[in-house]
Formats: sequence, structure tokens, C-alpha cells
Amino acid sequence: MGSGQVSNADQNPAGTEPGAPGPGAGLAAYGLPARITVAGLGVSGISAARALAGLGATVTVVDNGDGDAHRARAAELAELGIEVRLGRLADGYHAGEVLPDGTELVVTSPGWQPDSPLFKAAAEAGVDVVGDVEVAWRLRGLGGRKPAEWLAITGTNGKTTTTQMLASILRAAGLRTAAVGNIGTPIIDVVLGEQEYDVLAVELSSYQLHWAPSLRAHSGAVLNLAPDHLDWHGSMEAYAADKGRIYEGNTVACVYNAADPQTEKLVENADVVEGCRAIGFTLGAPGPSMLGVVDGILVDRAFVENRQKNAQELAEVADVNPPAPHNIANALAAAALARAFGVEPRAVRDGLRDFRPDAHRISHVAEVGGVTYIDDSKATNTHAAEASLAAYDPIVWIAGGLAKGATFDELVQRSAKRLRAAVLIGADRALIRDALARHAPDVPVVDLDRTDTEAMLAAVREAARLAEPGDTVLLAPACASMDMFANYNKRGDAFADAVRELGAEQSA
Ligand code: UMA
Repeated sequence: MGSGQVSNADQNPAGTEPGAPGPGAGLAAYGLPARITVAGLGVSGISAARALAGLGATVTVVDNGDGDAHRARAAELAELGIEVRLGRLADGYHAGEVLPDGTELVVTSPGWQPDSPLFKAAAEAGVDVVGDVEVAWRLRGLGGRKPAEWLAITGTNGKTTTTQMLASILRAAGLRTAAVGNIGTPIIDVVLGEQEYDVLAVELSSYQLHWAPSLRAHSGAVLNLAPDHLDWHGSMEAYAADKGRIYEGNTVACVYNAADPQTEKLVENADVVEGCRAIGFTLGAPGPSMLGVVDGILVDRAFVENRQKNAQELAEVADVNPPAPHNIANALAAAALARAFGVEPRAVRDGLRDFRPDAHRISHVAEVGGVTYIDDSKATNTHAAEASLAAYDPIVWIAGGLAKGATFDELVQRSAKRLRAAVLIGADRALIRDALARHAPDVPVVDLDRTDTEAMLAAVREAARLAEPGDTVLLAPACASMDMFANYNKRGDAFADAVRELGAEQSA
């Protein structure tokens, strides 16, 4: 881990308060110019456009979409004096391909690929591109109020759960906090909102980190690293490098996963503030400067006096909801960040006890005919699917969807012995079928050649036919859902509906 005082004063005048100027004093005081183009009219673009226009910027929003929803949003922004360019322009280009005249900064939504034509045009014009997280970081402390600290979380899997656990712990400690960022609440809205916070639990995607060059969190955590979003980043190295940005300028703790050496390497490569510590978490007994598990107890050997000899009990494994191995790791990471912020052990326990996981994350749907049905629709990549496949045995596995460039050999190899059977759905199911044929040739496979929404009911019926009492039917698709559903929530809902229908049929 490199050390040295990280100065962000040049890039982040908002962080240089006291005495930071109020909104009327102009955006320049916050490192933001007057004419800004916002790329994307989704959740983050709308938030950025409203905020920047509210602070006096001349804002143009560009978006390649042109549907009814886009037009309705554009009409709302137009009332605020914001120009919105949608769909195809008169010259044949899409709105999102053309840099509006006079643009001094592009604020992009996270989903836009780094090689988008708009960014090429910006580079040619010498115009910077940043994301909404960067804007939020520059604007924190607006009006001279004390900025909340940021405890930041990223990783391929578990970041939303960990962020929610962290917020729950911080609340249990009596702190004013919110879970923000990739989790769905645009961070600009919280930073500029009326409510004041002591500390924010910030979920950051690799996309958001890519576009947030001056972010300097109090403490950061990378939960794990596995290939994902490689089509966006171009390579695993680029993806890891963007994830590693979360550690830049940390002041108290860089939290890494001792079971995933890549995360520790990212800490070693980070440039942090003098005195910032590397803190590991492990499912085994922790060494000094680590959190871990001993005899069913979550213990802290990092934020205790005389850590060579002492350990502090934080909570029991049974306090973690659900107490599956990957989720205990999430809890340890959340606890590490909270402890780095000075939270007492009792609040860690209370916060973990209070936490309830979201739907579609290894959620128990029903038991029908002695078979348990589990919905892990949120398992949109192989790494997440592997974690849930590790928690059950024997399994009838429902998988498939959009592979996003992934391969399935390792997942199938590691999980094969737990599989009773597999039922495949979705556009890229052949990739999973081929991996099963290579590494689990004895596992019966039903390849449902369908991508319609009703296919889920057919998949559940097939799974029920293949399952024996005591088995688990597990929806852990290892793929994105958009080939068949609006999002993973809808896919999980379809699964739960199908299981209920099956239950009704069987009890009729
Ligand atoms: N668009 C274009 N051209 C492009 C790409 C997109 O015009 O080349 C337009 C689309 O028509 C659309 C808008 O841009 O109108 C969408 O922008 P976006 O995809 O960045 O989505 P937002 O609605 O702004 O939501 C984003 C995050 N989305 C992504 O990162 C893809 C949300 O994370 C996040 O909750 C939200 O900001 C608030 O911070 C979602 C996600 O899937 C949950 N994240 C990925 C993940 O968790 O794996 C990274």
C-alpha cells in the first residue's frame, strides 16, 4: 500500500471548507463549469441534470432512446429550462453521439460504454468526462455544511447486501446515514438534499468508479473480484483497476477479502493517506488487523487495543441473515467499515440482527411436495451463482439468460457434484448446456428452447418433475435477465408466481 498525504484540494474545492461558498457563488467554486452535457436520461442522468441546472448550469441532456418514458421525462426537465435531445437527430446521428456546441464538461450515466462516440468527440474537443458520483463528491459540503463521510463498497457480488448491512449497523449506532449509489438512490440527490448525514454507506459499481477520479472515501472495501462486465471494461485488468480506485485516498481503512488475493493486491497498489490501514476479512480465524470467525462468533482483531493478543466479539454467525458463507463474508466487510468509523461492537450485532435481505437474493419461496424452492434471481453472473449453488445439495438448477461474455466451465466444474439436474432457459443457454456436457455429462439437462415470459412456468414444472423430496430447486441463472424480463426482480417474481401455481396445482 503506497502512503502519502493525498491532496484533493485542487479537484475538490467543496472539500476545502470551512467557508465554502453558497450555491449563488457559482459552480466554478466546486470545480464545475457553466455549460454541462449530461449523458443519459435514466436514474442518474435525471438526478445530475436537475441538480446542476438548480445550481445555475446550462444543461443539455442527450440520450439515444426516444420512447414514451423518455419523452415524458424530457418534458419534465424542459420545464426546468433543461434542453433534452432524444433519439435520432436531423443529421442522422443519434443524440448520444454528438457533443452539443459549447459543452465544457460531460457528466455521464454509468451505463455508457467508455468508447461511446460522445466521449470520443469530447476527447477531441478537450472536454472532460466524469460521472454523477464525481459530481456528488465535488459538491459535498455545498453551502458550507459539514460533509458526511463516505464508507464505500464495491465488488463483483454482494455489494448491495453489504451496503444495506452497513447502513443498518450505522443506524444501530445512532448515526444519521443512508444507503446510496448503485443501490438505486442517486448520490447527488442525497448530497444536495435537505437532510444532513453523518456518514453514507455508498455502493459503487466499477462503472461509477471509472468516472470518479477525485473520489477519496473515508474507508473502502472490495468484497471480491470475478469476471463481470468485461464487455464494458475491455479486460479483467481494466475491470480490476477500476474496482481498485475505491481505495484511492482512503484515510482509515482499506478493507479486503483474505480469500481473494486480487483484492489485497489492489490495496497494495493504492495510494492512501498516511496511517490508513489494510484490514482483511476471513471466514476463518483472523490474524492481527483482520476480522474473522471463531467458533461461530464474528470477531475483530483489527480495531482493538493490543491486536496481537486481543480479539473483540462482535456478533454470532446466527445474527447474520441468512448465515450462508458468502453472506457472513458480507457481514464481516460491513462490520470492518463500521468499526473503521468507530462504531461500537454492540451496534454491529444489533445492525446485523435488524438487517433483512432483499427479495430475489437466496430467498425462500415455498416448499412444494417436500421440495424447497429458492429464488436467487439476483445471481446475474457465474460468481454469484456459484455462491448460492454452494449453499444447497442436491439441487435442481434453473439457469440461463444473457451471458454478458461469461464462460461457464469453472462454475459447472465446481458445482457439478451437487446437481441433481438442470433446466435451461434464455438466449445464451447453449453456453451452459455445453459446459454441463463437458463437465457434468451424467446430470440430466432440460433445454427449454424458449425466451418468452411464460417459459418460467414451464421451467419450474420441469424442475419439479426432476426433483426428489429433500431437494432444492434453485433459480440462480448466472446470467442477466433482459432477454426475457425487464429486470432480475421481474424474473424472480415470475419464478415465485410459477412456484405458487405449481403449489396450487398439487394441492388441488
Ligand atoms: N443510454 C444511451 N446510450 C448509451 C447507453 C445508455 O443513450 O450508450 C441511455 C439509455 O437510453 C437510458 C440511460 O442512458 O435512458 C440509462 O443510463 P444507465 O444505464 O447508466 O442507467 P441509470 O438509469 O442512470 O442507472 C444507473 C445504474 N445503471 C447502470 O450502471 C447500468 C444503476 O445501477 C444505479 O442504480 C443508478 O444509476 C443510480 O446510481 C443498476 C445496475 O445494473 C442497478 N448496475 C450494474 C450492476 O449493479 O451490476 C453496474
